[in-house]
This record gives sequence, structure tokens and C-alpha cells, in this order.
Amino acid sequence: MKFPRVVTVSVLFVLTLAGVTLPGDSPETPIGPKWWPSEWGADDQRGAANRLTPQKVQEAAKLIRTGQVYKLGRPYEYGMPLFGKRHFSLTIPGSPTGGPDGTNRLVYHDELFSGEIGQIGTQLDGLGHIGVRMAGDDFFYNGFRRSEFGKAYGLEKLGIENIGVFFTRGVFVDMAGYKGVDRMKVGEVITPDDLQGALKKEEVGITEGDVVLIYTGHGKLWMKDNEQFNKGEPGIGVPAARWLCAQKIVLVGSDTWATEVVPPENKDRPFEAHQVLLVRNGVYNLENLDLEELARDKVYEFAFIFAPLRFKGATGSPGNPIAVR
Ligand code: UVW
Repeated sequence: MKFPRVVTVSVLFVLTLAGVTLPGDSPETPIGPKWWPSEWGADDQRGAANRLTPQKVQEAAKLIRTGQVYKLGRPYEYGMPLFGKRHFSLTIPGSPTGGPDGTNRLVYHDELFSGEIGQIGTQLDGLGHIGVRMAGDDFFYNGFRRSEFGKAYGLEKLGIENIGVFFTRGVFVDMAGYKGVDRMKVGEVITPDDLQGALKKEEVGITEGDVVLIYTGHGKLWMKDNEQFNKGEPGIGVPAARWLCAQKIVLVGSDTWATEVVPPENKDRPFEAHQVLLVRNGVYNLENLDLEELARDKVYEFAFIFAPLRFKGATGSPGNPIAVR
């Protein structure tokens, strides 16, 4: 049976009144007050991508002064760090895969891929990736329920194909530099004060519709010490995630595998910053970036360009985002 969303919320109130209180800031949901309908309407599936306007494209284009392009994506390769039991496999089906054909003796190669395509390596977390379990269902951005869209051959709502293209102003926060270290420690929390302090030092501000990329130095471990890379990471805590959302950004990214601090500040609330960003605010999360060159060249402001692959119904996208200055 399908309940309208208003009924579901009432059920939550009844549960609360019945003493079935849930942990968090408010008993209304496990992550605080009800978060829907979204500011972009009850049917919206794009979240903060609605802030990607032609004005932001023009603003970003004005930041391109030297034409220098920074690749922020990592190569997808065997042996790269993976979260949990995710896997990566790329094989060439025969070499050559086909041919020789015709009198021109054409030969060709294809590749066969298997893996959690949107959730390995450099990856953009979309709004169908993370949810919250309550009242007998799983609730996602804009209150969409898994029971209505979580289908085996692609999510029927919140798929990555809804985003469009990121072409906007990018802001780089060199948090390791601000803290005077080469690499921040696993479990080190980035607070709102840290973000504001680093931005002040860099003399850049965040404006609505920006992308914010945070450098911790943890990415130095990538393919060098995968065990340590995967063990945990420095990153934003829940207050910093909330602060970034309050700045009305579109996306936050980092050189770590989750962007948020692991282990979390509260060990009973894993990946809660993911919920703050994706579920509550529709703000995207871009993980496993290579930010070494931006840090080296002290590039604090740039045009950020990234076209997520349009896998219909996917939770995320791989890709090679770029910064141009
Ligand atoms: C989870 O999926 C829990 O993490 P991530 O988005 O960092 O891959």
C-alpha cells in the first residue's frame, strides 16, 4: 500500500509520541527535523545542482586567465584503494578484440568492465546514494522513499543522469597547508572555524553555487599505502558539513575516500556528514580527488568543470573533473 508523504510524517510523530524516539538532534527523524519538501519543490531530483546557472558559468569563465588545466581525477586501475567489498575489473576481450577486417586489415580493442562504476576511484556521490532508515522505509533527498524508486535495474528517482554539468566557480581549501602539515591525521576533524580560517588566509570567500574542494594531504597515500589510506581519514565533521550547506554550495570534494572524517566524531553515527550533504541538503560529494597540483601551485579559485556520466538510475559517476585557471 502507498502512503502519501504527509501520512508517513504523521506516522513518525505517532512513533515519537509512543515513546519510539530516534537518536539525533530531534526525535522527528534520526537526522533531525523532516527535510522535505526541498526548496526546489516536492518533485525536485537535482538538489543543489539547481544552483548551476548560466551566471555561474560566466563567473567561472572569467576566472580562466592562463588556460592552465588541472586534472583532478585519479586513474582507474588495479590495486587502487576500494571501500569495503567494492571491486574493479577491466579486461580486454581478446587482443585484438576483433579483426583483421577488410583489405585495410582493420583491428580493434574493446574493454569489458565490471565494478561499482559510480562508487569506486574518483567518484561523485549522487542523491540516490545515501538515505536514512525510519518508519519501515528508507528516506532520501526530498523525502523520496526507497520503496518507490529503488529498483534493481536503476533507481527510478534521483539517478545521476538528473544532475547536468558542473561548470561553476571552484574554491580550493588547503587545509593541510593551513594546519602546517604535509598530511593531516586519520580521524582529524575539520571544523567550521578551520574552514573559515583557511579561507581567510587564502583571501577567498564562498559564494552561492560554488564547488569547494578540501585538501588534507591524505591523498598522498593513494597507491602508496592503501592500507593506511583505507583505515580512516581526516575530513569534515557534521558541523562543517552543515556550515558548507549554509553557504549554498553545490558540491564539496576532497582527496579522501569519503570527504568526511573517519572514524566519525560520534562512533554511533557513521557517515552522518554524507546524510547532511546529500539527504538533507542535496549537496553533492566528490571523493578521491587528486588535489596535489592545486596545493603545489596555490590555486585557490578556478573554473570547475565536470560532466558526470549519464548512467540512468545510477548512484554516482566516475570521471575526471578539471580545474582551469
Ligand atoms: C559510503 O558509501 C558509505 O561511502 P562513500 O560515499 O564514501 O563511498
